[in-house]
Amino acid sequence: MYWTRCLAGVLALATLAALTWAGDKDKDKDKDKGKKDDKAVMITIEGKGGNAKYLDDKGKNDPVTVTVGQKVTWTNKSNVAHTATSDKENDKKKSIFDTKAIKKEGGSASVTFDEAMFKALGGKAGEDLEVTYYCTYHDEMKGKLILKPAPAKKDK
Ligand SMILES: [Cu+2]
Repeated sequence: MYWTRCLAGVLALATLAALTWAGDKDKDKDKDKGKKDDKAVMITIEGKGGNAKYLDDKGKNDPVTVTVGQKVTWTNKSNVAHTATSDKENDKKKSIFDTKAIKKEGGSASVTFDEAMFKALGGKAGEDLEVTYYCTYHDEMKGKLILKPAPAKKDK
């Protein structure tokens, strides 16, 4: 539990750092890419109230690709609380993942899309899975993830 909180703190700092450096970092992007892929996928919630949107690292409400095993962290920069909750239709009315309220103005929450989660959401071996999610406070807020099965491990 302690290290989870530590990790959340580190991730929050990493987000800040990433945002601060975004302007200068373009040239280093390719170099850092491999490293980042092993870590959390960042999604930012921006906008006022129910008009807030889930934004990727390019500031767009586009599907975000996640490799199974990766963690997704939502950071809420909006002026109200939001959630990231698996779509009711997508997972047959059960909320397979639900961040619950993510605090306004800087709160964050993470979900790890491991193998069990992939299967729970209806994922099939070797196939990409499209996952839609929404905000339980604002039904019109929608986001989409593309879960890609993890590549077969050669080592270990
Ligand atoms: Cu919301």
